[in-house]
Amino acid sequence: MGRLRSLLIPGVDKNLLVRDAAKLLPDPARRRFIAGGASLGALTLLTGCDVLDSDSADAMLARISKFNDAVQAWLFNPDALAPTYPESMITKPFPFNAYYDLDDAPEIEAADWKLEVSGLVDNKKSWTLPELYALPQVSQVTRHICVEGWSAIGSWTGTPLRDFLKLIGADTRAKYVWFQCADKDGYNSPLDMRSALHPQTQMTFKFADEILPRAYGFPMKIRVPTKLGFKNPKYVTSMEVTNEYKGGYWEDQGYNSFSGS
Ligand SMILES: Nc1nc2c(c(=O)[nH]1)N[C@H]1C(S)=C(S)[C@@H](COP(=O)(O)O)O[C@H]1N2
Ligand SMILES: [Mo]
Repeated sequence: MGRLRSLLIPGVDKNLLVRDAAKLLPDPARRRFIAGGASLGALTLLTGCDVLDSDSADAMLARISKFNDAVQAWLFNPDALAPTYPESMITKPFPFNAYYDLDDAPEIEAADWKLEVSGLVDNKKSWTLPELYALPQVSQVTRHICVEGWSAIGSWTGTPLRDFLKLIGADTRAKYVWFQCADKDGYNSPLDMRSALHPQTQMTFKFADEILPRAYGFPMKIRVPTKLGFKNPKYVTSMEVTNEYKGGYWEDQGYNSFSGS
């Protein structure tokens, strides 16, 4: 581990770190990691360790060097559950992130907002916020991992997306659920159906037991703890069930659309 440890000195080339970590990964994990964009965030997702912190970067490398076939079977199983954490581990303050500053985040009036539903669904009715708030909700304390390499643990509450898809009579044989958001210059993201039906994928209405603040996507975000942060759209205004790959804000700029386990 001596050589690897030396790569973790702050200021070291992150691309080099990612490349060396990739070398440590056994196949097929390595191929999957490279195909998935080989980012610091993907490493964090694979190992549960925050690579930007040198202590946990060590732990991450140690964990990778112990990967074996059994671990891999778990890692690349799209139905595997994301780890959950005790409330004491919640990151405070939780970071805000978008492609603009917080001042420019969408300011949505609850009364004016509706969730549009379209595509391969039986019931295309739009949903108001009170209607959505009336659905059964569950909470999760999970780790949000950004492709840029940072991660943070948060608490999100809302309705499992799979319950909502059932309620609206979605054709769950369709390939994607495609989300559009209220951001001024647009933000959208496709989610593969298997991940949309994952038990932890959530239509999120609350953060830390409070109505979702503007920073984190008021009035609704889609929380996908098995995916990197950019696959967690905030300020969602519409969802479309479709077989067509319609691209996404970061996906169109070269980030791998799967980006998760
Ligand atoms: N609508 C919208 N959703 C978005 C983004 C965005 O810019 N606009 N950024 C994504 C990225 S890259 C990250 S890391 C998370 C940040 O979520 P947070 O502000 O709750 O930490 O939101 C994701 N969802
Ligand atoms: Mo991100």
